[in-house]
Amino acid sequence: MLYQRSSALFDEAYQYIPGGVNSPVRAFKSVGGVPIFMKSAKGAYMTDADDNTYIDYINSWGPAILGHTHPEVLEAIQKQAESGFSFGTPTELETEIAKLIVKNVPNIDQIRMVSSGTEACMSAIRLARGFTGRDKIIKFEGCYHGHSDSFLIKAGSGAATFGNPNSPGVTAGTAKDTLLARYNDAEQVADLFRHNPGEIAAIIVEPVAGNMGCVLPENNFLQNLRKLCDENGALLIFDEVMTGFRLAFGGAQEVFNVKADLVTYGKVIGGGLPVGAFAGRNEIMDHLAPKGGVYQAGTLSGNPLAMRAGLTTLELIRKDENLYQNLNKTAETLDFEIGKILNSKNIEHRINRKGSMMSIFFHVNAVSNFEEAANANHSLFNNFFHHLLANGIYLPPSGFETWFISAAIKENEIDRTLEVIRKFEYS
Ligand code: KE4
Repeated sequence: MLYQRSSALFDEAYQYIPGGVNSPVRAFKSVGGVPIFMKSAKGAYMTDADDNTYIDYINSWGPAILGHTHPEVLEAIQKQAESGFSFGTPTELETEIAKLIVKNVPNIDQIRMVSSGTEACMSAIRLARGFTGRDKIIKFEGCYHGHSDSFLIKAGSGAATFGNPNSPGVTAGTAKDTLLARYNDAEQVADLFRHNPGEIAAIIVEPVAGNMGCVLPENNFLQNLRKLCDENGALLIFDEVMTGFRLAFGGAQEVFNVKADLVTYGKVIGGGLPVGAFAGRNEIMDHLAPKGGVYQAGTLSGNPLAMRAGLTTLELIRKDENLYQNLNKTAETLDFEIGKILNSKNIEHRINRKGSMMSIFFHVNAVSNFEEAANANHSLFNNFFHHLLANGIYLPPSGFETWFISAAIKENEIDRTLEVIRKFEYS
């Protein structure tokens, strides 16, 4: 593969955009090399500025679940655009998508649209604090809920259990209200509740983690969090920005049969345009302005183009009764076949997979939390990443990210991917 154009474009971007990118993970810092500048995408493929094509396993970090530029979504956006781009007023379209979601996702009566997953998670935390009158939240190491200050926190030292900022610009005052626990460690969460009686507003969790690589809940982890929240008067927030409408239409609540008090969304709900959302039962959502006192707002919240893209995507998902089964089958095939190839090469690895989310850890042990994910062989991952990239297979550029399978990935794409992995050599 030649990357001259991407390389030149990156040099120029670097002069005008911090780090040359509008979101850090795109800069290839973790895997090294020049970030690839894409210019178009269709179905299972993306084409870069040098006219190289790639089978895409990121799909814009989740949104392109139907494959890129689905013809019916494209037509719907084009038609919607003729009626105007943004009104800053209520529109019927917002009620349409809200009704579709509320009627088909468990345990939610109302939903508020925003423009990103960060906004959804930030707002959900504020609502939980406003509803409970409590300040503290619990999050898990390795889980990412966007870049709001309350989430950019790393574990405090020892029993302190208080968080510390993990980004300049986050204040100690903010950090003290975020408590950290290990993913899959409900006992540690129980301990946090014991050390902070009556002070914890909510637990926020990725029901299937996708930001430390794909890590699954184990040993009734989610059920135990539900029980701890009930026992301590805290809210359970499922951050379904990744899992929402991907694991099932009802998301992780449906798949794991665990009720969340608030659910956040992003990615698939916008079909590739900027949409996030948060949802819950009336008792909680009625606290939101203008009905209640918890303030939250957004100029482009419910934007008609984004709503049309999201609604059309969700309607296409609803219409295809085999979609989830096919997505999951594709992921299962990749899991098993890649596993066979890596075993034949005596390359130690673990593949974690749930639904159409998966990731490969080059690690001899199982990976069930961030520490274990960090102990995987990331330099081996980086070699694997670049071998695939050079052969037209585009993986997430970090061993701490998740593959997102799209419905456009079929037998040809699977066969090509496996053919490339068979050629992978690592000494
Ligand atoms: P956004 O603000 O990026 O739309 O969503 C934040 C967010 C919240 N919750 C979960 C579970 C998420 O995965 C995300 C965003 N995911 C990353 C991928 N690791 C987005 C990619 C990026 O940061 O560019």
